Amino acid sequence: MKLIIAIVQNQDSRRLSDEFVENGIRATKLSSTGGFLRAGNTTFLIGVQDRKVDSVLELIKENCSTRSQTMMSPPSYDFTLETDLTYPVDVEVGGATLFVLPIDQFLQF
Ligand code: 2BA
Repeated sequence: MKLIIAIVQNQDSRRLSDEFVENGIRATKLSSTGGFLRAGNTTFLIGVQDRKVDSVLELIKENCSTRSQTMMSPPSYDFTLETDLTYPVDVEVGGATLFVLPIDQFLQF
């Protein structure tokens, strides 16, 4: 058995949960925050049999899009510069960031 940890954009999370339910894949959805953008994203914990890992990864790939997000650059603290204004920077986010971990034991009481 494997644990898939999938970090996806909030915009994709509803559709992905629906796909998991339709395909009989059990998952837990957590609200999370990206360390860089400090914006909300969604983390799924998905416990699956080894033989199903590839199909789950494919489902995630099909339902998560790469998007460009604009963030403000940090202000410059170089006082020799004329300006300390921030400026918008485009950052490409996602589709999905995935970790696949081996599971020692899966128990439900
Ligand atoms: P964030 O940390 O908010 O990062 C959002 C996007 O900003 C990243 O997209 C990447 O394009 C960019 N980025 C992140 N750190 C950067 C840095 N130090 N310098 C320049 N650009 C940077 P993704 O790579 O698609 O990541 C999307 C989200 O997935 C991340 O949100 C974070 O929540 C998670 N993530 C990505 N890599 C991870 C890792 N190695 N471990 C844990 N979580 C990760």
